[in-house]
Amino acid sequence: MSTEKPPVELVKGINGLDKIVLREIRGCSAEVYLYGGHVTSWKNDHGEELLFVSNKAIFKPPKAIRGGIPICFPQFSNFGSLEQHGFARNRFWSIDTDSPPFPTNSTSKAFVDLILKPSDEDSKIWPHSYEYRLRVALGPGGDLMLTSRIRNTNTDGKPFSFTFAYHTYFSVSDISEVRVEGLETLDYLDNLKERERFTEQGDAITFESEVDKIYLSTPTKIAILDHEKKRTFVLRKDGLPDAVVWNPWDRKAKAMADFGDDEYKHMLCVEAAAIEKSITLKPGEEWKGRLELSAVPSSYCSGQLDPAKVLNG
Ligand code: TA6
Repeated sequence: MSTEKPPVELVKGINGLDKIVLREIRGCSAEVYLYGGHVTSWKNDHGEELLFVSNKAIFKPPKAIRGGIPICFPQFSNFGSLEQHGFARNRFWSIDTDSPPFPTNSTSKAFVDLILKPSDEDSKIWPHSYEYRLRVALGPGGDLMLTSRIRNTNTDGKPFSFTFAYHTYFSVSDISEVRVEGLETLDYLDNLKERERFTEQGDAITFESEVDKIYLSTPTKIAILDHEKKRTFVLRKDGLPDAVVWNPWDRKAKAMADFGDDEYKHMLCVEAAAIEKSITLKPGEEWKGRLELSAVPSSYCSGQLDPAKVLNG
């Protein structure tokens, strides 16, 4: 009897919440909870966890899971009248069995299609009809790919607008030894200074204190270098012009009940987003936003990996 685990498996996760486990042939894996459509794990072929989830994450509705990749829709942060980061991360999604298969160029079977539609309650707070399809997939090399397709299904002829982010929490060995490449010289809104607009300095971003910046009109690729682990995360995005960089540091960490006081040292959020210009869809129109994450060895200190090459390669 084969002990081979299937590429896609529905199991019970923490607190009995349903989750999908994706497994790729070489041993890479990912997990996504139906609660929130929330990716909570992405492991490489050595079984190393690449995403950060707080040890104090609550895994109990209505609180969003602290860590992994929360979906911020139909609103990022408080850029609108809804609750912080919208409500998609606080809802139960379904497995989408009837939508046409996504065009997929990979032979990998390690993917799942989820769908979220508004409840009557949701329509009271956000009076629009939509279908939000989310594909979570593991690529043959262990890359993690999230594709969101959001369609306006209003029958009243009304368009709607939204802001969006894949609020990704990366696991890092030591935040003081992390650099972010690809956002140099860009304009950003500083969330710690009433969202005043500034221009980033000319070299890699490093971290010595709380950071909460919304970078505008950012490149397709952003690199996050973990010096100690000799690992570079490469974030590729499409349909998502902005990028948020967030570390709460010590004071904010202590203020979050579902976050360990010292956990800020081992995480960094770099979030592919559409914030400055909201996305507007007419009835029948569909928006697509893609995020692709890979983790590559980077013996950067020996100069073998030039982040510029990674970004421009
Ligand atoms: O993406 C950065 C941010 O907007 C921060 O301002 C902070 O609020 C973070 O998101 C976490 O938000 P949450 O609602 O998940 O606690």
